Amino acid sequence: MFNLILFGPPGSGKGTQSEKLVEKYKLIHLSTGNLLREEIANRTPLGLEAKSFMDKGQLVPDEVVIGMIDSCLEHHKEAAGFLFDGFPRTAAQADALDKLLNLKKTEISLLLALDVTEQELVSRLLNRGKTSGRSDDTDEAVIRKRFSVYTNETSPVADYYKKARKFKSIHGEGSVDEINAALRQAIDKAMATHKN
Ligand code: B4P
Repeated sequence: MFNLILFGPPGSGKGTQSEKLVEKYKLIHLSTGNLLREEIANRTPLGLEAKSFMDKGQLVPDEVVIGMIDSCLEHHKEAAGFLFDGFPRTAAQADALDKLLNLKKTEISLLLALDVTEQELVSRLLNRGKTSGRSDDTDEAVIRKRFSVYTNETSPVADYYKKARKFKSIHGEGSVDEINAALRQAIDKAMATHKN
């Protein structure tokens, strides 16, 4: 199995690039953001709970997202690999992911981190908010809150994978196709030396 994490701050292009990468590499796309938005759209109890955190720019509690990922992994037992988009976002989530993959006798192969300046991120998110209807994209104060949560809670996750020599930073500004080409180059290189 080849298991990839696409990492980066809110609006860095994780969702945009993931869609192209899963098609090219036939990986199963697991976006915790998309899964949570589906729960909200279906007005499930989990969705209602998640919405109260997401609207404020906060992270949804670890046990909720870890449970969602666990059931998705169970659902796709025959997968050639997974692309984790927006997960893990805390050290506890990274630890839980390792344990879940271990049970399946596999592990994370590579983490690609999209590097984008805060100024560009704010402009992308406010722009998306005009058409997406996403309540977390329309208020600049909520967007700034998401960045501070990213700095405090999510960026330490990168160190976890740096120590394991699985981390690679990718310049995330430029056209979607240019960034996609840089991501593909890094994935192809990692796949060429991949063992399990
Ligand atoms: P997510 O759904 O993960 O989304 P995101 O971080 O806001 O954006 P992403 O990086 O995917 O950006 P995109 O490609 O869309 O999270 C939303 C919320 O869900 C979180 O704040 C949190 O509350 C909750 N959540 C999710 N996962 C969680 C977890 N594991 N634990 C706890 N809570 C969790 O790109 C953004 C915009 O930029 C788009 O409009 C796109 O068109 C544009 N764009 C993309 N690439 C571009 C480029 N190269 N140039 C110009 N524009 C570009």
